[in-house]
Amino acid sequence: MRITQCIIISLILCFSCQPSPPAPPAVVGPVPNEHQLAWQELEYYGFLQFNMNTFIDQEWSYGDTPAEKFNPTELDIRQWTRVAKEAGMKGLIITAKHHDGFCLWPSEHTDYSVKNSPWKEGKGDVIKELAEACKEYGLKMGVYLSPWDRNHPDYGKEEYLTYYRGQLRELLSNYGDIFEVWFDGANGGDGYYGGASEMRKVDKQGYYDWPTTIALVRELQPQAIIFSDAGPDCRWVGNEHGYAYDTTWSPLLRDEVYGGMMEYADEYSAGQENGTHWVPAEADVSTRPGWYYHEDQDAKVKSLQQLLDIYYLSVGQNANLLLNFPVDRRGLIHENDVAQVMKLKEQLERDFATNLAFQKSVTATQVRGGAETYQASNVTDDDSQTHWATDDGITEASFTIDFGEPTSFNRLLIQEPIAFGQRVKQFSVEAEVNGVWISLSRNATIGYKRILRFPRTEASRIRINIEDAKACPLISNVEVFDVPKVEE
Ligand code: FUL
Repeated sequence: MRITQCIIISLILCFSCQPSPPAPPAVVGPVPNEHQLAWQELEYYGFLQFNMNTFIDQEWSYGDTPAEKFNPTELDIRQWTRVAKEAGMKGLIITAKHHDGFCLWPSEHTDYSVKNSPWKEGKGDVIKELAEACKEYGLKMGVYLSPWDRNHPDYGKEEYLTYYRGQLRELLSNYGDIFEVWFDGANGGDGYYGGASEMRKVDKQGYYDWPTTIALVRELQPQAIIFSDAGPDCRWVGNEHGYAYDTTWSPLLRDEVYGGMMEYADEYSAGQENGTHWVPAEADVSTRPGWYYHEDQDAKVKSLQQLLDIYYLSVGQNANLLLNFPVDRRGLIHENDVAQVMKLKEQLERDFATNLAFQKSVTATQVRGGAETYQASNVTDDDSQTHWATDDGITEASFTIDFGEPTSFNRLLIQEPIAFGQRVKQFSVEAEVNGVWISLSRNATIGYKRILRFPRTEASRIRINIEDAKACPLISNVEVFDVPKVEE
């Protein structure tokens, strides 16, 4: 035998002696699609409630206010995008049409729009200007098109759906990429309805024929995430305070839900462990008590502590945060609101400045197949594509991060690689203080991101116990922070 042949044979023999790498963990359905994965990473974006309500000091105007009333004196859409960008938001969603039916773009299908207002002598288009400003500032744009229309004579009839879809076609064809389409659950009630001025209730489940409208969105903007109580792509968090829950599953029993259903908030807003579709939560809340601008709320803009609580209870509880600006009558985000969102931005930068767990050593009670690919230190590396995993059949396991010296901290951020499905049902965190393990917290779900707050603790090691999971647990990232006290 020639020497090269000998070497090749010995190499083959050597490789065949190596334990074969463990098979990757199976996904636990449902799982996000690529658009939902990208959407989840946006985490924080803004809402703009600016429409006829703004000019008549109302939240839900009736639908009969003359178009001439829409008359911002200093409308500066680039101010909106500048504020959003500087505040750390990734996009803006605007109320292109609210319940009163007034349109911020010159729709071909109605006269009730900016084209009959004094603003820019009827030549303006808020949506076009916003699309251009978002592009300039590197923000994504989304649109809210209220299904309920208190102005339109046909609301409640079949013909209205053709009108509604015609408007949607305009919004989704003429303004570039749309990242999210927002379908509000509030619909049906009294209104002007072209002069009928009456009560019109609709069958919320059947009237809108949502599958046809959803197909239209898919045709025109296939990447857009569709929001409603029933998704299909993301869902309302069930309250307007901006918080998700200790248990927040992204899976939802979606086929049981329809937009505006009464039982939604109590029964579906936290998602379900056995949910059939991936429909992650979005938490919406306004900087002020109202969604729309009211001068008498100028001193009621949320405090930094309130905004921080909202952030930790939404982004920190597996939901995206949609923070609303009630744009004022000038057409600007009021200076008081600007000041508060900037304070939030700066505080969050301070909060997450130094990850004390970065590259610290980690040991686990079990690693999938004993393989390096799934080692516990994947949770403290800087690669979001790697994760710690256990063998199949294990639903209880722990890992310990060793800081190497006594370290003070009061925040813990933890993430599951959601492409494999949401798995953890319960977990706890402990710290080793002077040689004794003490409990810091015990919580339910993790999902895309969970951020826990606890009193400052000095410890040399921290232990995360996965106490229950739908299948073998996977954790992609853990970060630890020591957050300074908030100064208003
Ligand atoms: C609600 C609406 O009724 C409010 O006016 C606001 O637009 C909010 C974002 O959604 O359902």
